[in-house]
Amino acid sequence: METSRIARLLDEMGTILEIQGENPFRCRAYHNAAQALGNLPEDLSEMIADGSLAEVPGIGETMHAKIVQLATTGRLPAYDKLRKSVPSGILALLRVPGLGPKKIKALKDSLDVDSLADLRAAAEAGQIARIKGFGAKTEANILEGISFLEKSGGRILQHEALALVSPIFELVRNHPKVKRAEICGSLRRRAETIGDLDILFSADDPAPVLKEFVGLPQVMKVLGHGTTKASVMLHSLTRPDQLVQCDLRGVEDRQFPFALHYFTGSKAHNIAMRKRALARGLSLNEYALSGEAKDVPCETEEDLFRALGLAYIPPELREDAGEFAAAEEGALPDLIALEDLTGTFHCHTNWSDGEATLEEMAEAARSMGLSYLGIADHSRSLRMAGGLTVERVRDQWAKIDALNEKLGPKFRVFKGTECDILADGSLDFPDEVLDGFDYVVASVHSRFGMPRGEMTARIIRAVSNPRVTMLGHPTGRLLLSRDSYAVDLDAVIAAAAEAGTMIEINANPHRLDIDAAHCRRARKAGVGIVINPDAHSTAGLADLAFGVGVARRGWLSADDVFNAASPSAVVKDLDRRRKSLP
Ligand code: DGT
Ligand code: CA
Ligand code: CA
Ligand code: ZN
Repeated sequence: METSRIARLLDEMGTILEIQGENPFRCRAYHNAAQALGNLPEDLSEMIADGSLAEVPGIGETMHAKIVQLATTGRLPAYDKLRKSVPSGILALLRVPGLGPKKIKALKDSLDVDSLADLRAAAEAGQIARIKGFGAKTEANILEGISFLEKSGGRILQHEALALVSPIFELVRNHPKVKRAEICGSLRRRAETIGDLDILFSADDPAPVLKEFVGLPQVMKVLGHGTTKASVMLHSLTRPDQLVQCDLRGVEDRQFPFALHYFTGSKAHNIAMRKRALARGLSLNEYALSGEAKDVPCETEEDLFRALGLAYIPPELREDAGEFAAAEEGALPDLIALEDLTGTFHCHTNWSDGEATLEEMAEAARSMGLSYLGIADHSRSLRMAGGLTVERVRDQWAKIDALNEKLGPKFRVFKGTECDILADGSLDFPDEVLDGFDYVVASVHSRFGMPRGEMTARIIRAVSNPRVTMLGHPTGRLLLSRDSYAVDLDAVIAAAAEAGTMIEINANPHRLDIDAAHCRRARKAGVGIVINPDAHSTAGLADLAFGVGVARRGWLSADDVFNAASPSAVVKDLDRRRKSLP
């Protein structure tokens, strides 16, 4: 188990014990150990191995045993037991601004409050004001805190984060006093979901920029406004009741590369980077890289990495997941870029549930600079989404042939289908129909509740079918709204490798399916990856950029991605697949 997770877990144990009214010394022991873990001078496993962990102040004998158990087995029965001893809703109360373990204990003891719903009911009924040490003011604060939490608690998707941050970022960047500016945080790293928005700029005097920022019309509430930093809440674009935090920081221009690196994160990457600096007798923070005598000047992030003996690590790889070793050995991948894509597959038209016509989709793809577009409307079972009958499929083929006459040879429309994987793993069209397509995307759209074993067997049967070219949205998840169905994705990846079937990165920002971690595993297994927008309109084609983000976070280079090959190589590969069919 990672060190940071062990620290969080111990912290949580201390907090639960506080809520239970345990001896304060015992509670502090957990918090102190958690804090000590956050500041270890060396790698935890090494410190366990050489015994030096036992010497760290703040880690006593009992804590030492617990940490070793967590680090080596990933489990701690004492934690599981403690977690079970409190109602799960009670930990959510900690997120209410102003409520700490002591107050939560008092609320539980006197009013039996153990969830947010209970808390709200008690506050609305005026019961909280009557508890000793609380009062009407605290009660009002708690109510405000709950409603704040409900509005701002959620994370948002990348496309929404971009839509919110872009106009503000443009204003900052174009401000006459601003020298350099960059979007930082999880959005720069292209994380799947975004907690809050971070913008950094450099200027001799940040104050006027911050002042304009807090006065913007989209700012709903100012959380803080100082001389170098301001934080505000913005209305989300999709959920009027949801608020999104945006942090703006100003630094001097010579500090910019350090601040840019720091506020890009991730936190785990930053901690590893700081450790690396320490190991070289330097200290790194958000403002400078300093030696004993003087600072090491850096103009850019590249300079900072170089000063620590590293090649430039792109933001998408900054998760402390092997990027330091690779950067040291010169083994970082040359990450794929949007411009590398030559075309794409898995797009819908108004023949099924898309908005645009065949011609409009092809024209949009062409004007994006792509050389081919794969049309994959739904298959016959998916009636809800206008799935095509065999007859309609043949009509569409004729239309595509005619369109290719018109657009060729510079542009090519491929005949495809997003063919349903039926409950038993067979496909929704008979072989003789499937043989008429240039390629087949196979996807699950039904019976999401199947047990894991059955679902895995179902999908493995589909990817092992020689008529399937690629697997569509392999887990079926919808970010922030629907979990993946139960499936053993590693077994699916192994089967796809065996059969030579490709796996899609579905680039729709609601899906991002498969995710970056499985991209890495798929590549390692030798599975071809294809980046598909699952576009249902011409605008949907632009989602390809989010898929490229996943591929980059998954360490993929252009060579790993099928639709980054030359158009002639793509045609050749599809032909080869069809000619080898039984
Ligand atoms: P988010 O907002 O939850 O999607 O994720 P981030 O990564 O944008 O996190 P955020 O906004 O809290 O902070 C931005 C960056 O600042 C983060 O990626 C790394 C850096 N940072 C924040 N807090 C700490 C910290 O306690 N230690 C270190 N080393 N870096 C931090
Ligand atoms: Ca953030
Ligand atoms: Ca932030
Ligand atoms: Zn689909």
